[in-house]
Amino acid sequence: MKKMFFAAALVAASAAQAQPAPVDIGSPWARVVLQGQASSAAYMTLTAREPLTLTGATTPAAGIVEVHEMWMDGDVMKMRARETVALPAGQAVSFRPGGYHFMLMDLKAAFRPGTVVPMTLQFRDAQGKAHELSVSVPVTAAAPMMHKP
Ligand SMILES: [Cu+2]
Repeated sequence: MKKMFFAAALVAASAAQAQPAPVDIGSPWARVVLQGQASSAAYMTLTAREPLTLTGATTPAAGIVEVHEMWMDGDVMKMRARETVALPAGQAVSFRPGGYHFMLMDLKAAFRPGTVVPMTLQFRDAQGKAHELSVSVPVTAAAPMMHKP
């Protein structure tokens, strides 16, 4: 039932995608979440082919998606929400545990290994024009740094 939900949502997201944003996505994955846990995170590498600004993301699998940044301040791991992330042309920007990540909150289902979370990333180009890109994000059991939203 939950797998059906993800599959149907993925098709809908792909069909709505007319002009993909000029950005290459590498190694997307989302952290496995057990029933009862309220949040997960999605990671990937974004390489824009022209200067872009990441302005947000959505997924039917979560009620809230935020772009977060983590960093070490001395011995203390800190995290904050980012409105936007600049993506310079040709430069890979990594979303990975301990750095940038998509924070997925208000989850609609457990994130089980082997399922796929469809995400739609939102961008703005240098002319201010909006772009979107659909990304299929596999759920895996890798264990990135844990943190609470
Ligand atoms: Cu976060």
